[in-house]
Amino acid sequence: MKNILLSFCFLGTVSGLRAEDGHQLWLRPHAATPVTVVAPAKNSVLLATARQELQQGWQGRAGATVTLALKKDKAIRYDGFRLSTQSVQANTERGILYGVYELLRRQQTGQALADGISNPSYEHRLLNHWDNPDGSVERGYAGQSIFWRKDSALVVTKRDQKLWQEYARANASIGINGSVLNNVNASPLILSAEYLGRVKAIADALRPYGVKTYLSVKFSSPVLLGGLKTADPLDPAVIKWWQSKAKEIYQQVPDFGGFLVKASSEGQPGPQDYGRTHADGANMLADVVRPYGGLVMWRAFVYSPSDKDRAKQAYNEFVPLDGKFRDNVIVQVKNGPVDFQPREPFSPLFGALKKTAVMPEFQITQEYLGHEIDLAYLAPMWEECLQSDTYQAGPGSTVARCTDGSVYRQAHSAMAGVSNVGLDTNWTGHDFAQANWYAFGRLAWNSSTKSAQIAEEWLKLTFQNAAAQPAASAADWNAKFLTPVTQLMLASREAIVDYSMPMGLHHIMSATHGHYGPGPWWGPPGMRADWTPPYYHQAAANGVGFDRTKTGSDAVSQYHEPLASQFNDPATCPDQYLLWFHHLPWDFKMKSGRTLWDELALHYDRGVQQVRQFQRTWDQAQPYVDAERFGAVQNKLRTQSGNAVMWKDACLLYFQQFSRMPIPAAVEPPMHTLEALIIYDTPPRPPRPARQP
Ligand code: BDP
Repeated sequence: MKNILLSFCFLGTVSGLRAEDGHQLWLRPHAATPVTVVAPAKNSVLLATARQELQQGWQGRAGATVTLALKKDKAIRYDGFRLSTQSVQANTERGILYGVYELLRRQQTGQALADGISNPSYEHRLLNHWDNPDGSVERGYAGQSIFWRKDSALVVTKRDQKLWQEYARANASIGINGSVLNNVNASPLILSAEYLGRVKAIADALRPYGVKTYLSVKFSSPVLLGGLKTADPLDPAVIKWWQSKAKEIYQQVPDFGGFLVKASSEGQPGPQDYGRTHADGANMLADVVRPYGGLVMWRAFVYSPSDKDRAKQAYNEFVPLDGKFRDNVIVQVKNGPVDFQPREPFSPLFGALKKTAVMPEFQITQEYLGHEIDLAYLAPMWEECLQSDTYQAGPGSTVARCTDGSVYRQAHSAMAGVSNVGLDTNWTGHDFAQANWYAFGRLAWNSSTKSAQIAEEWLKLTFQNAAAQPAASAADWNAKFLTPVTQLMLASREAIVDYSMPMGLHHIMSATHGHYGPGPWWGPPGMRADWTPPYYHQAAANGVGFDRTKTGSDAVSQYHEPLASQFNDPATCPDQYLLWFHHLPWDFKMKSGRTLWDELALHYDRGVQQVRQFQRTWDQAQPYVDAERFGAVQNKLRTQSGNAVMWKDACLLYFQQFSRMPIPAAVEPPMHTLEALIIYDTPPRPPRPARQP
């Protein structure tokens, strides 16, 4: 096997000379050296894209020849590829394109290029956009939707097309091969003939980059749009309505990927409204799209106010249905059993559904991790979930292996990420939030990639040669920028956990400002309990935490042994999940020897100190970053730092009312009062940047 280390090219790029507004993402242009591309004589858009990318991005030997070969090879799976310095071979045209991006990435990041095969872990790697037809984005922090807008909604402009093309290219470069264009809280409008016209235009822009188009659908569309009396999935008229709607869609978008459905969840209509099961609903739609090769992604995010422990409900609802779904249905499961919190144990549905295809859903947009304000690199959180051992088919049955077809033989495999993209010039609001889009794609391609590797790769692609004064040498740049900023990224999610919801605390944010700041007290009169923090933290004079042990809600029993016993016993339960599974006295003795109260306070303080350290690290990185992005990130870190103090003060002062214990001397004393924080209720956020012109 031939290993060629491509030189880490510092000089001679054009990127240092242009303004860096972040719009180019990890695909900043570089002066290319000439290359000859030999490709199959086929009139193919994907191959034309691959050739163009090579010609405009080649950093290898000038005058080299690269061969693109479409050749069946059993060792290559899905859209995988075989790579060498001079050739890309794949079973599919998409595979060729992905191989080309990998080749260019390795050239740009100076990674060793070993001949070999790269296969995707998952067949379908999808972004879910929570975009509404009026242009707003649910839980979006980067401006309005790139797909929809309120005014002249359906007119497709040249600017729309350019943006969709740029978006598709970014996705293709990291192996994302599908996009769900609209919110899971779906408007029936999306299926109207008018909107389907725009869906077609979007699909046409995404196709040259191998990105398939999917839609979220509202289960009651036959009633709301079709004027039928019912949306009962077993009713022949309903089935007929969906069949003719599918026909209409596939006429416009022949390679349409399928439907994503949030049903019988958070007030959304669903099969249960008609006494039917999730399987009845999903199967009806699956049969409708089957003739076209379509898929149905059916979400397992279900809970109702009636049950005692929200964390148990999805499992209780879906496990009895295992084996009842069609093979073109994939059940989409959030990483944790509650809801995208800064830290949750993995959802017990992973591995427990053995005869059903299950796909992990991660949230790229930072609903609970600081919106567009906080710097949170999320790959470590996803890695933590993917590498968790479920034990469902013996040791080593990780979440990744239970969902990618290695443990169970599902017909399809997939991973979804809720997108953080909007109309902001830099796409994601925070410059570092681009790393999460990038990391999602890289992990969906290879679920065992290490977060650190992804961070380094992204930093090189995004910031190398960005400063007005280039670094003295690669070694200088590595030591002064790459290493410290990689460390910052790797520590960033844990810092947020520490200053907001450490030790298994969850869902204690205020909802007044869309889940950004602290709100352990939060709960307007009449609000259902499971939407308020006191339900989750259960703080009282006798202790804190949600009792999910065998004598509590018994959520622990949804985990396979040895986890059930391990989680059930506070002596063996990992500290990071302690208050998720246990209600413990404030003076409970921790493994560290400290009381629970002291330990909690130290976590909150550590989080605050960490963000201050991030500020210092970033300030020192100034010479290596262009002024625009340096200033933007510096400002956000400043705001984050103040807000972290608010989190710490709010939670410690609030919990202290119950613990009646002093804040340990090692902890920075509060600078706010609890009363002021409760009245204030809205931590500051910097003004929104100007919209893309
Ligand atoms: C919650 C969000 C809500 C989503 C819901 C979902 O707060 O906006 O609609 O998840 O995933 O986290 O359906």
